[in-house]
Amino acid sequence: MFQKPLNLLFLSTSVGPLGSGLGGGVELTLRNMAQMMQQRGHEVTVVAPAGSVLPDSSLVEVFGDLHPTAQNEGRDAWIAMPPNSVLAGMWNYASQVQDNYDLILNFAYDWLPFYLTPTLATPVAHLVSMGSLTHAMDRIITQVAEQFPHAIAVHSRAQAETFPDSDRFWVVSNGFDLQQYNFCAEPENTLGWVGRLAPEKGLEDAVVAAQVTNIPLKIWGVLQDVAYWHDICDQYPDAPVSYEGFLPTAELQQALGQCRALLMTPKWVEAFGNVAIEALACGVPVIAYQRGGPAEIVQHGKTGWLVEPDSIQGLVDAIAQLDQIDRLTCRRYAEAEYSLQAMSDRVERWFAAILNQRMMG
Ligand code: HBI
Repeated sequence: MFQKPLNLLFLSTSVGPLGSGLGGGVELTLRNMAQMMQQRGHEVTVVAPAGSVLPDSSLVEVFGDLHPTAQNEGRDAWIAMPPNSVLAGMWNYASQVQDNYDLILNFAYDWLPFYLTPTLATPVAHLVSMGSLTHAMDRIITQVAEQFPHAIAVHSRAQAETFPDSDRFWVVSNGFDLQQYNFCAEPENTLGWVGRLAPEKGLEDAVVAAQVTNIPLKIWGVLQDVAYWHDICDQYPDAPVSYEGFLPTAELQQALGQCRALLMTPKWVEAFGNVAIEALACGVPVIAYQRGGPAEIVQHGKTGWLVEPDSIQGLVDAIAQLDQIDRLTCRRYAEAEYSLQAMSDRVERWFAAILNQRMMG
């Protein structure tokens, strides 16, 4: 695929150090991508906010102010940069060392890395972690996609379609180290919900479904919006739900595997839905609103059920049909589509397209 191993520079998200959970799915994706590229013989160096933790990779920590999450900006938001932006620091470093690298891969959903792309000699690729959120980001992403045809990749076709002009985006799906996930054949009588506790994730719907079916619901994830969680608790005081905290992958997969199903109730177009793969890898069927990335992951009636978006009754009906889903089929499907190997093939093809494009000028 390549004449020689690549020297790759990964630039992380600006909203939190790696390992804090604040970076959401990007943290897992970055860690997995670093691992898979190293397994393929490439060199990976990761630049991330100070306080980051990343085993088995060379890490450059940069001090500075974290960025506000893009989810809370309105569509017409102006580009906001904190006074001592950690992202500016990270890209200042990247521009200084760029000659040592064949490719720079950006994981931040922020304006600056896209704006800087034409100013760097080393090719810059962007793995966009969310769907369209603001005009400013749509505009700068479109500009980069026009000037550098292969530069942009997303996780799902649904995510790509939220952007105004996405036919040149690469869809790389995602990949996980499935050896870290243990298949569980005999679950407890519990349902699972995993994600940042925030309004766009629609936790309240899963809570109501647990109340209606009277099946306990276990919740894992970063408690990002405390007021939102307290509102749910006040509104459904008798629902059989428990918040189990934010667990690192090893503990999460152990607990999640015990569930009869994972409920995915996104109110926004979930770019992908890493947790859906983590559940399938443990043999846990996924019941998901037919919206965004999860709708491309769940095979209706085979690895779970796709439900009419925002339909609590739909969730309840799907839960009643869980016994029709074979848990081993869920694990096998994750192995076929979402292993590190499957993802590495997709990512190497993406990188080759960028580097060939660059060589041909
Ligand atoms: N917001 N400004 C900004 N930059 C990011 O990189 C970013 C974000 N919000 C969420 C996020 N990244 C990650 O949690 C994604 O995995 C969703």
